[in-house]
Amino acid sequence: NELEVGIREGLKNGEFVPFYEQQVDLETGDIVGFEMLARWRSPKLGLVSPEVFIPIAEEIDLIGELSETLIKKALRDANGWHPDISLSVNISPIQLRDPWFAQKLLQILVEIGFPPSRLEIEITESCLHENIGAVRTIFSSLKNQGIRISLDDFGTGYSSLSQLRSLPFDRLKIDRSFVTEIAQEDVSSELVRAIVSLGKGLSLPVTAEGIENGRVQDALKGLGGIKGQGYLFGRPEDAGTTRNRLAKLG
Ligand code: G
Ligand code: G
Ligand code: MN
Ligand code: NA
Repeated sequence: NELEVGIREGLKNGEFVPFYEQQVDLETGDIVGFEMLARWRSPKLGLVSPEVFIPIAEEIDLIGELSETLIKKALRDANGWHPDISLSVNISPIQLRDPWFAQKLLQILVEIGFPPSRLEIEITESCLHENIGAVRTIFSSLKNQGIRISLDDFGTGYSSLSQLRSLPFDRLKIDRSFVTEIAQEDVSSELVRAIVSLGKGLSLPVTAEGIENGRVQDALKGLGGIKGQGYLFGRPEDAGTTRNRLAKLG
C-alpha cells in the first residue's frame, strides 16, 4: 500500500521529525519540560499526524526503528536546552515486546551524551496487556539508570487501581478528556480531583494534559503541585521554534 511505501521511504530520507509541546509548573508558570510529538514531513502529503503513521509503523514492524530515529533527533535538540528541562517521549507498547528495548535506549543515551535523569518515557495503559513480566524487567533496567516512566492518557484505558501498582510508574498523566471539562462539569472536576488525590496517596506526581484556557488552568492550580500542558501554553512546535522560544526566556 502507498502509505506504507511512503513511510519506508520517508524513514530513509529523514522525513520524520520531532515537534515539542511545553510542560509547565502550574504554580510558577515555568517551562519544566517538553513532550516530543512525532511529525512526518511528507513531500507528497505535507505535515502528517502520528495518528496516521504510528499505527501503520506498528503494523509493518517499523515502530522501533522510527522511534529510535526520532529519539536521537530529540536528544540532540534537548542537549541544546537548559539542563533542568526534561524531555518526554511516547513509547508504543509494541516496542516493549523487544527484549533489547532498554539496552538500545540506554546505548542511544550514551552515544548522544544525554543524562538519563532528564528523560521520561510515556506509556499508555495498553502496556498492561503485554507480557507483564517482560515489561517489568524493561522498567527495572530503565529505572535503574534513572529514566522515569509516566502512565499516559490515565483514566481512558482498562487499568484498574490494582494494576496501577503492578508496574512502578513515576507519574500519572490525566487524559485531556477529563481536563477539558473541569471548569464546566462537576463530574469531570470530581474525577480530576480524585486522580490528583490518588496520585498524592501513591506518591505519584500528576500532569494534566489538554489545558486550553485560563479557567481550566485556575481550577487545576487550586489542586496544588501539578504540572500542565496544552494549547493555552503552546502548541507542538518544531525544534527551531522551540529553541527560539527558550532563548527568549533567557
Ligand atoms: O501529536 P499529536 O498530539 O497529534 O499526537 C497524536 C498521538 O500520537 C498521541 O497519542 C501521541 O501520544 C502519539 N505520538 C506522538 N508521537 C509519538 C511517538 O514518537 N511515538 C508513539 N508511539 N506515539 C506518538
Ligand atoms: O496521547 P498523548 O497525550 O501523548 O497525545 C497528545 C495529543 O494531544 C497530541 O495529539 C497533541 O497535539 C494533543 N494536544 C496537546 N495539547 C492539547 C490541547 O490543549 N488541546 C487539544 N485538543 N489537544 C491537545
Ligand atoms: Mn503523551
Ligand atoms: Na495523553
